[in-house]
Formats: sequence, structure tokens, C-alpha cells
Amino acid sequence: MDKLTDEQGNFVLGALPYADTFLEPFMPADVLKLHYTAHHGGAVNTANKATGLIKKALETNNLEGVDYWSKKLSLHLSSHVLHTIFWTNISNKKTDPKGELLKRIEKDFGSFDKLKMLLLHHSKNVDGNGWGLLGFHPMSNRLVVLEVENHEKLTVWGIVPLMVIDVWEHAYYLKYKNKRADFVDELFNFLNWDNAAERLELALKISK
Ligand code: MN3
Repeated sequence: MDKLTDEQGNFVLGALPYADTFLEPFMPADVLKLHYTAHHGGAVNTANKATGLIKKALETNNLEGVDYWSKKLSLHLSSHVLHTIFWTNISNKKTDPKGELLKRIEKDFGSFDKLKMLLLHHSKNVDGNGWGLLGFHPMSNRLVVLEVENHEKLTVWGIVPLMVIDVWEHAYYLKYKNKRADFVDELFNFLNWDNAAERLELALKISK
């Protein structure tokens, strides 16, 4: 359901699913636009550069520098994945988990309130830049909350992100300054649980 590449396999910055003003006043249009074009767009460009240079290294049988570019690919492709999901994870109308998603939240965390407590805690407490993340792990058939550092650290192999909360300073500093917790609390009201439910449904279908 997410389109990360074009027909040639190059990473592309897809269109935002709404206008820049969609989340105002919570997220001002200029903040959203800068986040999307400079930060998400920058990750797309660097991921393309990394794959290009790794390909070139293979063609010339010279692997000098591939360690650096493989690390860059891990960071920036992970950023591309998470930001692509993030834009679809927010909405300007209130939603709540229901159906299969709610059932699994209650099974794995006790209740939606308990999940909220855990997801908010991890989002607020990431060391430095990172993400709070609710994911589905098909290999163990359970939901997991992660406290991701940068874009790619402290994950679990095979996790399918359902709901991601960007707590890099670029996500909130222009409006919320150093008050990350206020931003996270406010963002919680804009989370699109219908989108998370769609992601779970697709993951369950694919993993059957
Ligand atoms: Mn970001």
C-alpha cells in the first residue's frame, strides 16, 4: 500500500496524501512542507545516492567506501519507509482502533489505554532522535511497541510498522521547541487508527 520506488526501481518521494494545510493549526503548513521536502526528500536522495555508489563499486570491483554507503542506505531507506508511513498515519478527524486491531491490542497490551500509555512513553523517551512505533510481528503473531533510535536502530527483524510517531527534533522543534512530550500528546489526537487497521489487515493477508 506504500509506493517507495518508481518503475526503474529508484526511490521516489510520493505525493503527500493531503494538502500542506491539512493538519493546521496543530502542524503549520510551513512545518509540514519543510519536514516533507527537506527531511523526507533528503532521505530519498541519499538512499538513491547510496544504491548508485554501491552499484558502481560492484561494477568497478572496488569496494572501498561501501561500508559507509551501506550504513547510509540503512539509515536513509529506513527514514523513507517510516516517513512514507507517518504521513498516512495522521488524520484531521478522530479515529479509534476497532475490529481485529482492537482485539489484538487488548490481547497483547491489555487495553487501548495501556497501549496508549506504552506508545506515548516510548515516543517521549527515545534517546536523541527517533520514533515510537507500534508494529505487527507476523513471525510471532503479536503486536510490539518499539523505541526506535534514529530510523533503523532497536528494531526487530520482520516487524511491519502499523503506527509510527516521528520524534526527531525536525518534527516538532519549530513549533514546540524543546517540549517533545507536548507534541507527542497532541499528535496522539491526530493518529489515524483506520490506517493502522488497514496495515494490519494487509500484513495478516500476506503472512498467511
Ligand atoms: Mn521526520
